[in-house]
Order: sequence, then structure tokens, then C-alpha cells
Amino acid sequence: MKMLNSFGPNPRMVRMFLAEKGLELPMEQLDLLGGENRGAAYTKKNPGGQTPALELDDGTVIGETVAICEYLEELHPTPALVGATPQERAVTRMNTRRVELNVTENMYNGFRFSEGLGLFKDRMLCLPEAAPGLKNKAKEGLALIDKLLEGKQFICGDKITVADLVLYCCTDFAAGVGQTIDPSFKNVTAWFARVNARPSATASLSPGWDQVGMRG
Ligand SMILES: N[C@@H](CCC(=O)N[C@@H](CS)C(=O)NCC(=O)O)C(=O)O
Repeated sequence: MKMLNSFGPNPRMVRMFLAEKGLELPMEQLDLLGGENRGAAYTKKNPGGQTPALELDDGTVIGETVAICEYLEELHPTPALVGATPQERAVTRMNTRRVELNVTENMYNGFRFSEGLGLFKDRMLCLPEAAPGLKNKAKEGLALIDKLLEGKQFICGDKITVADLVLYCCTDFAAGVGQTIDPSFKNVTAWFARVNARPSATASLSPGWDQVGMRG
């Protein structure tokens, strides 16, 4: 099994998950900024053309960060980052969907359709006119997360989960490209500092991220 890895907040999320678990995987590095992930050799494996992916020994390729993490958690259940019980897993999945559907997809598309347009215009259908609205939708989503975090250390309670990793890697990246966390979201601001202080946050950054100028 190997991870098809690259620069970027989504591959970083899986690297952070591995770091939290104390796991290491063989990595094959793709040149994302150069578009290697959009070439035939990669899209034959992962038709969506995005990174990361997990290539299993029998040739099965799993794309989508959360599906990759769920698979790895089944192989290595502790420490649990999805959940140790059916109830914990359901709560994590509920909150991960809230994060992805309300915040991170909007933040990422807001970036791709504006600051990232030069990189993405020939890779996917881009809607520059939608960018300001998507960024506002992300803010509305973050307001919901701010409420969910009231009285809690992490999105699902007192333990870090996949929901936190998805949100952290996206918001850390987005802050560097103009979508900073509104300081009136006090709970999200305190949560961000808490997650940012974990060794896995630093360990998961791509070597050379500072030369790229984006945290991923
Ligand atoms: N929904 C996907 C998103 C993956 C994604 O957006 N990956 C980015 C890297 S952070 C990518 O491949 N961008 C380059 C491209 O789309 O060509 C997941 O969760 O894995």
C-alpha cells in the first residue's frame, strides 16, 4: 500500500491523520503545481485527478481524504480519530459532513475561482463570478461550527477527530490566501490555536511549503 501524495491541504490532512496515529506509509510524490495529477498516468488510477489517493497492493485506488482515513482507521483503530463506538463514529461522520458541505468545499472553490484561477482554469470548470458568494457561504458555515464548538475542545467533544483535521488543514491553507477566520468566531479561533499547536500540524506540512507560499 502507498499514498499518492503531493503538496496541498487535502494530502496534508491525510499526513496529519497518519501523524496523529503514529503511522508511516510509503509515499509516491506527484508534482501538483506542475499538473502531474491531471496527466493520464494518474487519472487512470484516480479519475477525479485530485490528490491524495491510496493505492492498495491489489491495485485498488481509494480517493477522497475522508474515505482514505476511514479505511486506515479500520486497519489501525487506535487512537480512534473516526470513533471507537458506533455512536462516536456517527457523530464524527455527521460533523465531518457539516464541515465539508458548509465550510471547506466553499472555501476551496472560493479560492480556485479567484486567487487560484491561474492554476485551476485549465483543470476544471471555474466560476469566477461565484467566488465572493462561496466565500460568504464558507463564513456562514464557520458560524455554525463556532456554535458547535461552544464549551468543547474539539468539534465532536474532548477528542480530536477527522472532522477537526479536515477543517484545520483547510482553514490554515485558506488563511494564507485571503480567507482568514473572522475573529468574532471566538470558539473557532481558540480551537484553531489548539489544533495548530499539535506536533502533527507542523509534521504534516510539505517540505518546501514556504517556498510555494501556501500552507499545504
Ligand atoms: N474532495 C477531495 C479533494 C481533493 C483536492 O482538492 N485535492 C487538491 C490538492 S489539496 C488537488 O488535487 N488539487 C489540484 C487539482 O485539482 O488539479 C478529497 O477530499 O480528497
